[in-house]
Amino acid sequence: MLFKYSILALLVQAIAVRAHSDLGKRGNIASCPGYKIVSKQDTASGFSATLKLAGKPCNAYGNDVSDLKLNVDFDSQDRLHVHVQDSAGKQYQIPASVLKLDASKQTNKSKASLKFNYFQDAKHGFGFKVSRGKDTVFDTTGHPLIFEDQYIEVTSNLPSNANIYGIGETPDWFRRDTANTIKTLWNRDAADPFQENVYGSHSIHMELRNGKFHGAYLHNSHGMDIVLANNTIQYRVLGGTADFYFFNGPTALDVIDQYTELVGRPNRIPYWALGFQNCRYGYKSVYEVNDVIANYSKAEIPLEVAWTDIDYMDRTRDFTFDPVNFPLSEMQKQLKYLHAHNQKMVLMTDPAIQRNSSYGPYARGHEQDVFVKNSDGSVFVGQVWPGYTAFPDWFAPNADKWWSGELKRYFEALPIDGMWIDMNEAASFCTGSCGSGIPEDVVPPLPWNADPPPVYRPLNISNPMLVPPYAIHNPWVELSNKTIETTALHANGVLDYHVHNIYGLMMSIATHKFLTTYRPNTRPFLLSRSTFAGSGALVSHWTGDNESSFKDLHVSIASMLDFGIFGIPMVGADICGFNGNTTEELCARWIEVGAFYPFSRDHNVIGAIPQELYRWESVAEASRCALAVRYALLPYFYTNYQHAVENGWPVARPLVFQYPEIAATSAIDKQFLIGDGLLISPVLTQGAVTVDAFFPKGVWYDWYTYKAVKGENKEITLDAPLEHVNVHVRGGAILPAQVPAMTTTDSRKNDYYLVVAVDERGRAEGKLYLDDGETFDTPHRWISLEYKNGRLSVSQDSGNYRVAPKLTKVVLLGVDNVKTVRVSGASQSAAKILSENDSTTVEGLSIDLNRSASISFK
Ligand SMILES: *[C@@H]1O[C@H](CO)[C@@H](O)[C@H](O)[C@H]1NC(C)=O
Ligand SMILES: *[C@@H]1O[C@H](CO)[C@@H](O)[C@H](O)[C@H]1NC(C)=O
Ligand SMILES: *[C@@H]1O[C@H](CO)[C@@H](O)[C@H](O)[C@H]1NC(C)=O
Ligand SMILES: *[C@@H]1O[C@H](CO)[C@@H](O)[C@H](O)[C@H]1NC(C)=O
Ligand SMILES: *[C@@H]1O[C@H](CO)[C@@H](O)[C@H](O)[C@H]1NC(C)=O
Ligand SMILES: *[C@@H]1O[C@H](CO)[C@@H](O)[C@H](O)[C@H]1NC(C)=O
Ligand SMILES: *[C@@H]1O[C@H](CO)[C@@H](O)[C@H](O)[C@H]1NC(C)=O
Ligand SMILES: *[C@@H]1O[C@H](CO)[C@@H](O)[C@H](O)[C@H]1NC(C)=O
Ligand SMILES: *[C@@H]1O[C@H](CO)[C@@H](O)[C@H](O)[C@H]1NC(C)=O
Ligand SMILES: CC(=O)N[C@H]1CO[C@H](CO)[C@@H](O)[C@@H]1O
Repeated sequence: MLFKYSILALLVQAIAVRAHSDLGKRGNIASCPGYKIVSKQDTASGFSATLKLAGKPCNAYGNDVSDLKLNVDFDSQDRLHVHVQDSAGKQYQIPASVLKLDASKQTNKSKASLKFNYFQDAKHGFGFKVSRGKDTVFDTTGHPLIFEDQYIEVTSNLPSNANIYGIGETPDWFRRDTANTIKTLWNRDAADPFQENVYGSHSIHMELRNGKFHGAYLHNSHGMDIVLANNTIQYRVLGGTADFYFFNGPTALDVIDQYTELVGRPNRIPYWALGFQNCRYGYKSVYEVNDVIANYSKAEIPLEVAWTDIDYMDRTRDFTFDPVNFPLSEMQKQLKYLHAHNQKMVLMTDPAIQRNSSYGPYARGHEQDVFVKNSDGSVFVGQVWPGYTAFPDWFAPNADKWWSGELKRYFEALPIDGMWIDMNEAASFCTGSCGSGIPEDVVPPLPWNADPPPVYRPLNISNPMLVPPYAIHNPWVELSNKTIETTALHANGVLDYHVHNIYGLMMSIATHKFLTTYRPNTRPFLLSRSTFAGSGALVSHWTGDNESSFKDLHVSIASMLDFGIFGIPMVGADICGFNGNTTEELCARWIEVGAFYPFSRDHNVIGAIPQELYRWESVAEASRCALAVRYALLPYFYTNYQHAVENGWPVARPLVFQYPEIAATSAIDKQFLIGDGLLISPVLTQGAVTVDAFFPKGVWYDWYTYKAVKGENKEITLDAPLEHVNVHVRGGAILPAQVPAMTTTDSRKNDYYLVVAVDERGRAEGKLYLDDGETFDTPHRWISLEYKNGRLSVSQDSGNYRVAPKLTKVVLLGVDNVKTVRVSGASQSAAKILSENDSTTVEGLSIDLNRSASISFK
């Protein structure tokens, strides 16, 4: 008996360490017959057709579906929808209750920018092309469509060395390597391993070709590989349908506009979310966090939000407070203190609920039947921080009600300002329902962060819902490794296999729903680790558990830029790095980048040395300098965020988005822009005190000295001492600013000023967006700013938000020799005019921003 058991154990282990390629089978793709069109009908917005398998099934990685339906819809002038689905309608598709896509507007195809052509080829059967003018932007020529129950393959030809951006979530360089890239979409709690799949899934990419961008999105929740190799982009998908949307662009911002119109515009954030935030995992007590808050203040480094990780919980259980180290009464005091100082509190919540019949959230959830189940109907039990845990099934009819109820109790105890939802891939420390068979109230002994027990079930390799025939390149071998098992059941009878990638999105929906119900007219702040297409409408994101290394600092820029494409512009990485010990130099360099992340937060792992920004004098100084730029430019950040809300345009942008005509920008991810007017050129190399920064043609101005730099489409070496980050204003841009204070609330009360950076023709323009920064039904105000012929016009575009602070200062970069200033005709005797470094600063103005104004400089 004993002998037999150990053989079995060895076998199980052997299976567990098999490579992904061994776990699947080798499908005979070459024999796949493709499909033929058997009938076609025009519809109001395009056409529909039926397809039939064109020969003997190849059953490469599943069972070929013989009858398909094709729908081609010209949704709008710039969006084309091509959907191939099974005629029987059995394949799982993302329900509209989870992600409701923008409805087709049914453009007459003669008006559409993208043309659709299908063809029938003798060898590969049905194929199609999407084209724009002379460019064929998607072209399946030479590749059969493979449509099986557990495998869909669609391949499009690419030009050699194509410029591809997007597809993730993955820590990688911004421009994808088209020679040999396999991007796997399978949400995974992994500490940002380079080029592998991590927390979220985004099957959107864009391509730059001949100076124009276009994009494609596959609407499908299944695990997949998107492969860039051999001059093709190939989708290998574990189920669902081939539901593609194509976006015409032609600019990068247009593609993101068209994509976010489809999946949802970025959510409106509270203004305070733009402030600098501090967190760490491993704070020992509420008192220590109190000290952190006080120490930031002493160091005169602005701190907007104090965060606490799971440490505050009673044995890491949701909705509880550690009675000794984080007693509720002390947390309440801390929150009061923060509010009295115009600061905020955000705390973490996980989806995993301790399985313990005396723990209210579990008991009530069990009673209301809200947990994910095993196929035998028992609760699926994984292991997370608090031991054996159940996972909310967001499809369960009572799930929202139960989750809201738990959150309401929690908020009534401690009315925090925002929420942080983590571990929602969903992460588990074991594989399979490892708590099954263990009596209900057995909770593993503390410490909870000890290694989880090596309890896992033998993997049934003949169950294709556990081990699909095609093995996507998930580095953890089996799909169910350390997450809810793919064979676990949701309330609607759907296996987790189909919906794994939308678990985090569904948790975001339920949590966002609570927040907007609990405080109906307050914009919530919600940070989620796991995201999917459409998550941007609900959440902000940080890029996860990266390492304190210069490489990760660099990669963090690319990841931030990726999330701009994904429609989640409120994004940032853990400043100073999460895993491992940071260094003084790295932390200084990181805040110099992080001060410009749209979401700017320092976060650290338990056990690592402290890395709050005040811990080293050089870091404190670098922080004060860089954050002073951010806080001065809060009106500019907020205006850009509003562009995201209205049009999806990312706040942080790569150079290639603004300068697609300059080939050299295609791969730059060491620098980035905020909006289209501010260029950040940080140091990303240990020991460096200069930086080689690319400057597009035109004039640029140093933020600090106002000195002009002539851009010539090449790199220029800039000085970059440790405490200094290079920031340049584009000639041609007007940036709205406010005198910075220690909180965003106080900054908002200060005088406005404008940085007018003129281009070579002596012109500049910009925008300013204003509202109350807090409520949904706030009035707003859009203002246009334009400078030409020595005249600055402030024009009211729309809205009637009443702005109290006055515009008191104008900085003209690249303009000197100003002697007199008139505001709407009236001379300004009180104005002080200062000329220096080819620039002019005019102070002592008092311009009411509720009205249009014209300021002339002579
Ligand atoms: C589409 O536009 C063409 C050309 O303007 C016109 O002939 C055709 O009737 C229109 N079709 C529909 C369905 O509106
Ligand atoms: C590229 O093509 C070669 C030759 O056909 C093939 O062996 C290889 O697997 C392909 N690469 C990928 C990633 O599909
Ligand atoms: C706060 O600053 C004081 C005085 O410098 C120092 O003793 C203490 O360790 C600091 N505490 C934290 C949590 O930063
Ligand atoms: C189960 O929950 C109850 C109520 O919160 C708590 O008193 C008890 O200590 C928990 N059991 C364990 C082992 O954590
Ligand atoms: C393994 O999976 C197959 C297919 O679902 C099933 O028929 C079989 O009973 C399973 N074996 C075990 C031991 O559960
Ligand atoms: C899960 O993945 C880890 C990392 O690759 C591996 O060590 C472990 O054996 C896997 N576990 C199972 C049950 O597959
Ligand atoms: C970080 O530094 C601490 C204190 O010196 C040390 O105990 C710990 O092992 C270090 N961690 C790493 C990952 O090097
Ligand atoms: C002009 O440049 C000098 C030297 O770079 C600098 O010290 C000074 O602060 C600059 N003036 C302004 C107004 O920025
Ligand atoms: C602009 O709004 C502020 C704040 O409500 C107010 O004090 C000021 O009088 C307003 N000016 C105009 C012209 O409406
Ligand atoms: C992008 C990158 O280098 N990520 C690293 C994040 O940290 C983990 C370790 O925690 C590394 O394995 C990754 O390579």
